Amino acid sequence: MKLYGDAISGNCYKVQLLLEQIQRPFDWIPIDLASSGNRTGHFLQVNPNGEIPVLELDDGRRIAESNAILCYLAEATGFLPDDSFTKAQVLQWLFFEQNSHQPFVASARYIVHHLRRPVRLEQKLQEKMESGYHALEVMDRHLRDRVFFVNDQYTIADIALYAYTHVAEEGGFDLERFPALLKWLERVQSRPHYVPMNRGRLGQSQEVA
Ligand SMILES: N[C@@H](CCC(=O)N[C@@H](CS)C(=O)NCC(=O)O)C(=O)O
Repeated sequence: MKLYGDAISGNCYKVQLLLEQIQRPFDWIPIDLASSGNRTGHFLQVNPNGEIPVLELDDGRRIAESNAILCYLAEATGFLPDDSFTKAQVLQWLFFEQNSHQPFVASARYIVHHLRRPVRLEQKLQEKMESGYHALEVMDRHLRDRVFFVNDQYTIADIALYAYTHVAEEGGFDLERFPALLKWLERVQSRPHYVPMNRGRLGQSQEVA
């Protein structure tokens, strides 16, 4: 299998983390967002939407969208429960991550960490942080009496939410406000075959997402 990705991307890291944790070998194909590697003719044939991550199977079939890739890889591994209700709860958190978390927590990180917080984006950053804090609060409240997000079992819901949450401080979020969430981050980090994110950094004026 091949994983097209860039180290700066939490969406790519999610897939990398799951692949490591289920011990599936893969080749990492670097796509450099900073130099618009996702906009080349070659990459647009891989994903006409111009986004990473993309997983390419050995027979050439491809899957885009990080959480769809997680669902595919997690099938029959224990990282995605078989029971239909529990599986739907995992999906609920995957959709939450894409709709209520990633657009705010990851975007704030992008503005602060990668673009070095340009003044012209200050208003936008404040809006992202307000909605990001709301998502972190929802997570913290849910985790107050739970070990993991669904059924106290480590699943792809945890992996998807972990990716951008554990680097949220790079976006200016104060995670000390969320003690249950901090303990959950430590639990994820202590799972077998955990690998840390290899954070990258873009140049000052490069905007990619
Ligand atoms: N919903 C997609 C989002 C993917 C995404 O936004 N990828 C970013 C990197 S994190 C990207 O490729 N940005 C390049 C661009 O939009 O030009 C997923 O979860 O995979």
